Amino acid sequence: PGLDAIPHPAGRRPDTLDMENSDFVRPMQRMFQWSRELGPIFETQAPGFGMVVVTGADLARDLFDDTRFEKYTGFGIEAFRPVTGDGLFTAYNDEENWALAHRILLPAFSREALMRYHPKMAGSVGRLVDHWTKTAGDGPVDLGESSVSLALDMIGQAGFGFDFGSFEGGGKNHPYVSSMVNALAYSVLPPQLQQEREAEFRSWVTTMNGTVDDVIDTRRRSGTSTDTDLLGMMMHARDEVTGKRLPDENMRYQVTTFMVAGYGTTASLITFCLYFLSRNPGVLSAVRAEIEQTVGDAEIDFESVYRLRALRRAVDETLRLWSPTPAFLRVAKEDTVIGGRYEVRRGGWAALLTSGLHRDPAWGEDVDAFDPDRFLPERVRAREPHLYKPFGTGPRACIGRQFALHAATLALAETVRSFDVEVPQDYTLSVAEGGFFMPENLEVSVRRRT
Ligand code: MNH
Repeated sequence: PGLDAIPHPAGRRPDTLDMENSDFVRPMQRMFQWSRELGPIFETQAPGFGMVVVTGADLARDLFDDTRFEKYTGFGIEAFRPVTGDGLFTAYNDEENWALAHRILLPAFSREALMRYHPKMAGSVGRLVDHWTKTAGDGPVDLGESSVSLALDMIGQAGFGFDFGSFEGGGKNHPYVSSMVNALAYSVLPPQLQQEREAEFRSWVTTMNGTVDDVIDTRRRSGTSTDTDLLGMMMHARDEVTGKRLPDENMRYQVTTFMVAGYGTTASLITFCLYFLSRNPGVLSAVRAEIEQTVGDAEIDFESVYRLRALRRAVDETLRLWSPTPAFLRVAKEDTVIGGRYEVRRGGWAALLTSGLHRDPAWGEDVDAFDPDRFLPERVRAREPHLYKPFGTGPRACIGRQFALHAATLALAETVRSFDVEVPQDYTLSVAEGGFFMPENLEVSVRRRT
C-alpha cells in the first residue's frame, strides 16, 4: 500500500530502451549522472545494462541488511566464471568451496601475513623509485601506466613470488596480463559479441591457466615450504573445521582471482590519490610534514605505515570520491520493501553505485570536494557506517582490503617523499571504465626531491 514506482531516465516510455541516453563507453558515470537527475533509485533498460540502480543512503542501509539481502552473482560475475570459477570473488554464496577458501585464506590477509609481505611490497616500490629516477629526465610520465606496473609487481611478488617484468618494457605486455585484461573486457560484452569472440576468449583463459600452473609447479618442485607469500600460505594451509586443503583447480582460480581483483584496483587508488594530492597542495604539505616527522629519511617499515594518519585520510577520501570498483550487486532473499517505499521481490537485484552513496547529502555540503578531514576519527565516529563502503559489505566484502591499503599507503608515502609529482594545470580529469575506474591520459611531470 502506498508503494512508489521506481523512476526511469527522463523521456523514456517504460516499454523502450535507454539507447540514446546510454553511454556504452562510460556506463557507470552515465548512471551516476542519472542518479543526480532521478534521485536515489532508478531503473534503466539499456542493452547489457538493464538494472535497478541505488545511490541513496537510506535505501543502501536496507540493501546492506544481510538477513534480507546478499551478494548477487549474476550479471558480470556469471560471465567471469569461466576464468575464476569457484574462486572467492565469483563463487556462489552457498558454494562449499567459498566457505572453505574463505576460512583457509583469511589468515593470508591477517596482520601477521601483511608483516611478511611488507618487505616484498617495499621492494616493488623501490623498483618504481629507480625507474622514475632513471627516466625522470625523459619527459612526462603516464601515471596510470606506472601505477599499474607497480601494483602488478606488488601482487606478483608479495602474492606469488612471480616477476611480471613490470618495469622492463611495461608489465602490461606480459602474456598473462594482456590475456587477463582481454578476458575482463570480454566478460562485460553483450552476449552476442561474446559468442563471436568465444574462441579468442578460450585462448586467453588457456594462456592464463598455463602461467598459473607454472607458478604453482615451480613452487612445488622447489620443495620450499616458505609461507612468506600468499601462494605459500594457500598451498600449505589446512582448514581447521574440515581438515581439508584447497583443491588444485580451486587454487588456480584463487591465484587468478587475486590478480584480477588486486592489481587494477590498487593501481587506481594510487593514481587517483596522487592526482588529488597534486591538486591539493595544502593536503600534500601536511602529508609530507607527517612523513618527515615520523620516518624522516629512514626506511618506511611495517609499523610506520600505520603512523601516517594524514596520508591514510587522503587515501580514505580518495576511495570515497573515486572508489576503484564502481558498484556491487545485492539480491533480495525474500519479498521486501526498501526505504519504506519501494517493493523488491525475492530474487530482485540492484546495483549499489558506490560513487553515488559516497556523495549522498548525508555527507554534508561540498560532497564533490576532496577533503580528507572528513576522516578525522571524531567525524568518522559521528557518521553512520553504511555511508562508506568502498570494499563492499557483509561476508562477501573484500578480503584484500588491508593488503590494498597497506600497499597503497606505503607506495604513496615513498613517492611523495622522494618525488614532486605534478599534474599539468590544463589537465581535466577524464575517467576510463574497464572493470574499475582509472584516470586516463594522465601525463605528469616527475622530479626527484632533494
Ligand atoms: Mn577487493 C571483493 C573492492 C583490492 C581481493 N573487493 C571486493 C568487493 C569490493 C572490492 C567492492 C566486493 C564485491 C562484491 O560484493 O561483489 N578490492 C576492492 C578495492 C580494492 C580491492 C576498492 C583496492 C583499493 N581486492 C583487493 C586486493 C585483493 C582483493 C588487493 C587481493 C589481493 N576483493 C578480493 C576478493 C574479493 C573481493 C578475493 C571477493 C571476496 C569474497 O567474495 O569472498
